[in-house]
Amino acid sequence: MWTGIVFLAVIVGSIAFHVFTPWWWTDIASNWGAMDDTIILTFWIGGGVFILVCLFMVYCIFKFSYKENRKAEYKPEDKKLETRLTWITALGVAALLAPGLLVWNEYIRVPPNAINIEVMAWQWGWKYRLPGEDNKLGTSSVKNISDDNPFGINNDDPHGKDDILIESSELHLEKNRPVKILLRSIDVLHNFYVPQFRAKMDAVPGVITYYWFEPNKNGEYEVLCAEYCGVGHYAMRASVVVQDKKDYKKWLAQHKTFSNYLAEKFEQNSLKKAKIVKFNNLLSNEKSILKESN
Ligand SMILES: [Cu+2]
Repeated sequence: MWTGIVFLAVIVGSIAFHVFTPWWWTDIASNWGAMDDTIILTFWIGGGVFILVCLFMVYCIFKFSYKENRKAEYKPEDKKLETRLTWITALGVAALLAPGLLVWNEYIRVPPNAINIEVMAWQWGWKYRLPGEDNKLGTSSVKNISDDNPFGINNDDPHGKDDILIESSELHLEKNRPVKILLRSIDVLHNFYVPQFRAKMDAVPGVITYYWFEPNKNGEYEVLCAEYCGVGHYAMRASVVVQDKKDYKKWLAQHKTFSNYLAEKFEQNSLKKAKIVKFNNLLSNEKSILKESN
């Protein structure tokens, strides 16, 4: 009898914990309410089955507890029962999976007015690239990555010249404007995740993966890497600021385009070269003075 009571306590305790839990998801700040709906559906189906199975066990414990002179029935096979259970399980699994597939279909169908944003993951941090006035990101390749070209943008691609480079962990987004996140990784698997947006995906080296969302609440949110990527994994924290169009444009204007970046690097390099030439001249001058004095 005590076993039955313990089982009952487990059911009541589990439901109470679910209802009064101190841990619940953060407020949503994007269009993906459907993600929350599918999780709630999973709670209902999974929770419902859990309660039914536990109640059935409690029933069996009380109903079929040991009594002298009572014999158990031997029933190795029951076709009817098996068929029923198979169908019920199949329907349950389909109900769990089908809504997720519908949401996934939306998740990868990007609206035409979305801004492309490249998120480049590395051990251990993030960099971002946004399209310039042509609204197109230039093609890129890891082979092109160097000190002068941190994103590996293709130098021959005219679309890449006006791309805006953000070498900071802070990304800004415009409120109510959909964004297509294009994920790249230059080393291992990472995962760009902002809990409030309910959207995430792996960044896989050698492949560009993507998803979209529409931020709909102003504020600052934390970016996390949701794929264990080495000893510095914990340090892949960054922030996303969602703001109105005016402020967003202001922020955007503060950043360099790839052309600006190249020009700046060229200037720095020629300065460096000039310095080396000057230094070499000084050296040879001194050497000749030394020779003369000898
Ligand atoms: Cu990572």
